[in-house]
Amino acid sequence: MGHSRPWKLFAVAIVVVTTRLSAQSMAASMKMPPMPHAPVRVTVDSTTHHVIVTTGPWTLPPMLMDGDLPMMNMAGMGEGHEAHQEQLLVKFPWPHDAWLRGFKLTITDKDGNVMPQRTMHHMEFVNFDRRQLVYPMAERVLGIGEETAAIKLPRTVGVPMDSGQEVGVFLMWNNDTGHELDGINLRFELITAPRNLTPRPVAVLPFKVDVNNHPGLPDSYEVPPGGSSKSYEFTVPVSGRLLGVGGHMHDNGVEMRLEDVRTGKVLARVHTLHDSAGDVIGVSRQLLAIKGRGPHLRAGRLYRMVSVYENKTSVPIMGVMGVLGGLFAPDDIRDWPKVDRTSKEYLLDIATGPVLRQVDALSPVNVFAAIK
Ligand SMILES: [Cu+2]
Repeated sequence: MGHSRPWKLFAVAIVVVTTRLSAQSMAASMKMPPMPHAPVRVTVDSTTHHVIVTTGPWTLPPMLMDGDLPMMNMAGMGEGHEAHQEQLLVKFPWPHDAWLRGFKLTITDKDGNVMPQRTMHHMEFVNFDRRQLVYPMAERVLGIGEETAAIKLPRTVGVPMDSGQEVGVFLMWNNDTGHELDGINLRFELITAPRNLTPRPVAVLPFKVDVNNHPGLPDSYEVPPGGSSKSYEFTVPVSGRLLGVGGHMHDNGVEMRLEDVRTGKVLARVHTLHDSAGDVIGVSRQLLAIKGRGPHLRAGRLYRMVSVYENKTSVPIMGVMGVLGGLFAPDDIRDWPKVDRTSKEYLLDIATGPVLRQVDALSPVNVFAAIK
C-alpha cells in the first residue's frame, strides 16, 4: 500500500477543471433546464494535507424539487426517490497516500455568508479506482445528504486512499428559495491523516449491500399485500470483519438482517426507527466491534441479506428500498480485487449520471461515524 512513502507536500492547485459531460444535451432531451456550471479547483492544504475541492461562483435558478420539473417520477421509479439533475462536478487524481477520516462542507453566498446545507441536495465522493466489496461497481466513499453533518471517523480507523487513484465528486444542487441565487461558492474539505500515523489505524472500506441492486437502474421494488421479505445472497471476494452496520429503508420497513446461509446464524440486524405518526425516519445502527471484533466474513462463503417490509394494505406498496451499509475491515487489503473499469456493471453504474441516478444519503462511512 506504500504507507512508508515520504509524505509529500502540495501547496498549489493540482487540478482546474470544468466538467460539462453530456449533461446539457441530456437535459435538453429530457426537457429539463440546462445545468448551471462554475469553475472547480482542487487544492491540498500545505499544513493539514487535507484535500479541498472548491467551486464557484454558481448561479442557481430556482428549482422545484417536489412537484414540477426538474423532478421526474419515471415509470418504475417509485415514490420517495427521484432522479434530480446530478452532475459529475470534478474528477481528479488523489494527490497523496493518506487515511481519509471525514469531511467538512461549507456553502457560502456572494457576501460570504454561510448558506443552509440543503442548498446542496446530494453529494457523493467516489473512488473510480476501487471496486465495492460486494459489487464490481466504483466505490462510494462518502454520500452526503441535505442533513448530513460534517463527519470524522474515530482515530482507530481510516479509509486508505492512494496517490494517483482517480476520484470524483458528484453534486446535485437544491435551490428551493423560489428565486435565483448567485455567487454561491462551495467548499468540500476531505479530512485526511498521514499514512504513517501512529498508532496505525485499521484500514476500513465501505460495506454496502442493496437487496435489489441493478447497476444503472433504480433499486427500488414493490411489496405485495401481506408481510414480505426480500432476500439477496452474495459472497465477498476478500475476508474481513464487519465493524458496524446501519442502513436505509422506506415507510413500512421493519428490519434488515445479514445471515450466514449455511448455518442460518444472524450476523447483524438493524430495525427501522419511527416518528410519532409511525413514519420511518431512519434505521438503527449496530456497532459490532465494541465487544469482540465484529463478525468475520469469509471470502467465497455465502451470505444472505434480508429486507423485511410489512404491508397491511390490500394494494402493493411501490418504490421501497433495502440497503445495508457499514464499514468493513479486510484481513489483508492486498487481497481486495482490482476494479474492472470495463465491466458492464461498472460502466452502467457510473454512466447513468443525471438521468437515473437515485438520491440516497446513505453512506457506510457516515453510518460508522454516527455510531462510534
Ligand atoms: Cu430510498
